[in-house]
Amino acid sequence: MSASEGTNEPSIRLLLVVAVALVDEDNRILIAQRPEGKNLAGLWEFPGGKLEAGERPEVALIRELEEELGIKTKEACLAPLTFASHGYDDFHLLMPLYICRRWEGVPQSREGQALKWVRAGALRDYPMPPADLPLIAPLVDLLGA
Ligand code: 9L3
Ligand code: MG
Repeated sequence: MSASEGTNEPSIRLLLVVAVALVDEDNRILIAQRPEGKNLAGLWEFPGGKLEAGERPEVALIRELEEELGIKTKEACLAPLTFASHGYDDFHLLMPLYICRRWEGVPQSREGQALKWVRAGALRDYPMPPADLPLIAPLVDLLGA
């Protein structure tokens, strides 16, 4: 019997993260470059972040968009598109991706991250965390290259 059997100890840590493709009128998507000092610094990602304890993904995303980009949106403006799942050595990341086309304000860099609007077909030109890469194909399917 292993030490964790019969307890609620997970055998691997699950990290729940939520991400969004903000899509503008020209069907371009906003990506953000993770700043120095964060893990995966320099890589481009779909904005988002970790769920707090007990937080629903939509609520977490609305909070993250305000914290990181200074924009406001509503649950009715968030449509789930797909789900990323990636195993690292010490944790497993689960990350739903939402599409959002309506928000208030202009996205601004609130945490020192560079921001870029790119067509779905150009996303491959930007180095991304491994969890984000499988999200590109569904975005190309939805929005065109
Ligand atoms: N992560 C990967 N791709 C993304 C996002 C938003 C996050 N599109 C990874 C990077 C970190 C973890 O999830 O390992 C938590 O993200 P954050 O809270 O540091 O933004
Ligand atoms: Mg984040």
